[in-house]
Amino acid sequence: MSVTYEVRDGVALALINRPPVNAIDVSIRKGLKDAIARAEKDDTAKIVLIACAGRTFLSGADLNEFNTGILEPGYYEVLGIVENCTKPVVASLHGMALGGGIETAMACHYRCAVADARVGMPEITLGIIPGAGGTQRLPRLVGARNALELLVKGAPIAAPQGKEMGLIDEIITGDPVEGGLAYARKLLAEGKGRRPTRDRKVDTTGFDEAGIAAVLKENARGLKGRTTQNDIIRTIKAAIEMDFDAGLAFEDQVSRVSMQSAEGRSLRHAFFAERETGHIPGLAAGVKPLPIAKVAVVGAGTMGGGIAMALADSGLPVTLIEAKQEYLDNGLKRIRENYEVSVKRGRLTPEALEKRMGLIKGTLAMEDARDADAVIEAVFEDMDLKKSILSKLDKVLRPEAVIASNTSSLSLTELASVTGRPDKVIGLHFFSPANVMRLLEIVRGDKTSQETIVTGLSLAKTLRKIGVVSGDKFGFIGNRMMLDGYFRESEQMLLEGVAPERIDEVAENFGFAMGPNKVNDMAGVDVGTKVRIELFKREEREAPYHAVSDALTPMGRTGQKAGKGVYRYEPGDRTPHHDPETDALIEKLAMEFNIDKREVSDKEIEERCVLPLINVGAQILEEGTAYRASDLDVVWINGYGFPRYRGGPMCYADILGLDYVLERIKHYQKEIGSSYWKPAPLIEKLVREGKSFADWDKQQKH
Ligand code: 3H9
Repeated sequence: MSVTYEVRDGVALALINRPPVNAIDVSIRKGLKDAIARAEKDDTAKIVLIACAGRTFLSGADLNEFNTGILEPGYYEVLGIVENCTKPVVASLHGMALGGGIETAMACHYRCAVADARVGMPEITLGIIPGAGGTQRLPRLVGARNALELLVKGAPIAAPQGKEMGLIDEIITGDPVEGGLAYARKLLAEGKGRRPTRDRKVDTTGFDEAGIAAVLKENARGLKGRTTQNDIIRTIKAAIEMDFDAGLAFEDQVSRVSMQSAEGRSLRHAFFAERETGHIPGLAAGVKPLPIAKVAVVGAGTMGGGIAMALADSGLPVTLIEAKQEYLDNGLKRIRENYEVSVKRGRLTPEALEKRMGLIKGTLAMEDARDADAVIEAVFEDMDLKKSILSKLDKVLRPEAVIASNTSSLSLTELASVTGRPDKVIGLHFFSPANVMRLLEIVRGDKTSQETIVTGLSLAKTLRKIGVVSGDKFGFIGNRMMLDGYFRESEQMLLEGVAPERIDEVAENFGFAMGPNKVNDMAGVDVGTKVRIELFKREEREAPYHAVSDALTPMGRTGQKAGKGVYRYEPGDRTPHHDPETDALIEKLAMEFNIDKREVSDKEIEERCVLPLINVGAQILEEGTAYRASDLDVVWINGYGFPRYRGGPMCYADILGLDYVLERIKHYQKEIGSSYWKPAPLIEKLVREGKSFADWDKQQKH
């Protein structure tokens, strides 16, 4: 039973318990409805308290219900019953009170919360608007302007801040149930009665055109390409202009549309996809992550330093190993400077800086890694160098310690072969800056054990990153899709005479954080060339394959750092300028490869950026490099700037419809004639069976 009822000293306690996070489903709604009905009839109950067991108050609507349809009794019915209860109703909050959770609390007559509770309405992050009265009750409690800010940001606030706004009435201490009961009794003793939120008037201060524009401007970055904010504004206006019931009906109508929208479906997909990555199909019973309490990092360069920071940020002690004192000093200096920037920006206190620096101990002796539970090697991308380090570590470390390599291109299986513990060797492919980027590709070699994989996933969690497991194949997941798919095709378009800035503009309009040519210049054109040299030792690729970049590199046009790459840059300025020198190079290469200039529309540019990601993604799935299509989405959203509101390339393909995707791939196969446009057999198979990538993922679970 999700909701229990008992009366304690005059207070009817409706206690909700639906682990792990008290997400609201029909059992909770029905339980609340029944509890209020009992309290209405129960003469021993003078006031009602709604509270939750476990680690949190109601964390929101159970998102699974959005796909299956919301069962009766629905939110409006149940929260109407709560609000219309003839006895006062109090909510006691702890943990997270989000979305439908805080909407339930707002339908109560009073709200108390423990001080470290967090409250918020994250619906916008899921591409929907509140659909349980939130757009109508929140403005009545906190004013239209505050409501707009909370709903557009979507980020939770601390309970004391909620109290200042009028969302929370009382901060309680100790246990949320006991504290809530005490607060309810206090209200009774003070003779406080019902106080329905629906009866209040909305304070409209600051909610004029200028105020709305200011909120949108402040959040412009997160709102790029989004539409949900317009629905939020419409429904808050309804709260001001309509009576409560008409406002609710309007919210219901807008909310239902938002749930079915591509934006909503994509963002919910991203939410579940990020939680799914931690599940390993066929995991043997009893396999548990090894405890990782002490880590060593080999290499204090940009990557090693960033990894050391990520570890220290999570409170883990780090031994940072370098070959020379000078490199070590420079590495530690750079780490301190990075932290100092955070202090200057007010994101870190000077004390926290010292604490984190104190966790990082530099050394020149590999032996100092001896009691580490895991070592992460982050030296140059060179097979021999990495092998020699792994083999030294193997001798120094305890037999149960995990050895990780931060390689982005080398064969993990080959690296592991120089150790006496290939089952304990794993790839941890961090993305730069390693202390900031959320993605961590976890690479399993042929012999990596399940225990080591779950240890990698658990370490990712400790670092507050999203670990995605990849097989040990050319480019793993992310770089493979980028190199074989998106960036390669973008270079093909350069050879066909499309200007780099046009490709970037179309990609950015699609929603990519940055166009491919700008990314290339920012990351370093030479970096890609070096990676490809290593990758070609694993597998060859048909030319032209990144021909432009690989010609720019030996010309010293290595990107922003050189003041010229695909684009040209003025000193001290990162604005890209078109460069006729690049045009000349491209023309020369086009002649060499016998590629004619073509008229290419914006639609074609967009399709030629995105469809290859889907096609290569499908090949990766067929080869078994990834566990599921949604993992590819997580990689692209969190590591490569794919717009979250489009759900990742594979979710986007499902939304377009795989039959349409296949038709367009075949169109370009005919039009361009390159072997890279051969449709992946998996797409053809799914189209034949009338299935989607999501269906394919479901099959993998069984
Ligand atoms: C809403 O309320 C709309 C309303 O207006 C009503 C409209 C009609 N549903 O994150 P964790 C699962 S919109 C279903 O690892 P944490 C999750 O998949 C909703 N399942 O824990 C995972 O499953 P598994 C507004 C959910 O402690 C497990 O619970 N609310 C939901 O790191 C543990 O989750 C939100 O957007 C859900 N709503 O973080 C809150 N939430 O173990 C979304 C979680 O099988 N949730 N699960 O992998 C969160 O932000 C975090 O889960 C939370 C806990 C902060 C609560």
